[in-house]
Amino acid sequence: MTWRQMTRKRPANDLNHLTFGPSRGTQSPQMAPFAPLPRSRPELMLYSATINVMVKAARRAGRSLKRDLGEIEHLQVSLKGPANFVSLADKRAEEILYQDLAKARPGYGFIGEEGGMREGSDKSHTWIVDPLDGTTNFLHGIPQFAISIGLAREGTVIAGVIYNPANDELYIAERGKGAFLNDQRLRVAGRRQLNECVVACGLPHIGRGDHEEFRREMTAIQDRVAGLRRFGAASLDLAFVAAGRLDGYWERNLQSWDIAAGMLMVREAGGTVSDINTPGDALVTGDVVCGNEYVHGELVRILRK
Ligand code: 2AM
Ligand code: CA
Repeated sequence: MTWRQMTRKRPANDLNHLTFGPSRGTQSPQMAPFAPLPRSRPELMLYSATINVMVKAARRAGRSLKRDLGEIEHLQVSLKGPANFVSLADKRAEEILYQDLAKARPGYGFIGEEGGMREGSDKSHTWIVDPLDGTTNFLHGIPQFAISIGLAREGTVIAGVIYNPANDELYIAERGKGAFLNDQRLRVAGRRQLNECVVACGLPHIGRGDHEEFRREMTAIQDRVAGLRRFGAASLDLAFVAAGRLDGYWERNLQSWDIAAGMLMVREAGGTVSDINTPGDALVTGDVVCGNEYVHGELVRILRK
């Protein structure tokens, strides 16, 4: 699969073009009186112009999703296939994302869950967008869903934003610059005993994937970990691993828009991500496993048996 600005020169210390933190009401960390100044302030990140574009788009689409969530009973829902609900909410959110991203970066390609591929004149940049990850949760009023936006350059994901409008959690990652949740730098959990780990998985959907294989894998992992979870939104599962809430996660048969931003999030938080069967790229195969280096290795060892 191929994935296919000019800024005015500013003096080095002119930071007006950068935003400290993505959200409204960014707070500075509360310091105890007379506490020594920290040597570094890792929670403070200079977000690039591209991240700001992505965050703005995600927040605007998020407001649309939140409005639709409030009216979920009245929402017209069409059933496209087993376990594959397509709602007006997805489509509205994707259109907002497309409009905002295309306006800010004309020419970039756009792959969206709803509209498929929209080619652009710039063949090296592609947005990879899920306007509503966790559709089933959304339709049931379960507040575990997100907008996921990845940006690939020459086939490598270089920026990712995952936003859950239900609880206003905003995850941001930029290649080489780290991962953040509402301005706090993220780090994967450090546990090295599998029997202390909480691991999430994704169940294959009706008519999709190998249900027997999943049950075998689930049993094998269930026997080794402190807890298994199934939340139903792949982008947030990856974000939770990045945030150290989950120690690991695996799921098969995902699409690039489910995982593009989240895979970068985990890597930028110091974690390891790969395909389940090979050390290859899960963005291409859709079979993803991740955790800290140790947990990832253990999960891979169990899943590849
Ligand atoms: P979605 O809500 O955007 O479709 C949960 O296991 C993950 O699987 C979610 O990220 C979900 O994304 C995705 N998913 C849901 N239904 C699916 C289907 N029928 N086929 C493949 N993936 C699906
Ligand atoms: Ca999805």
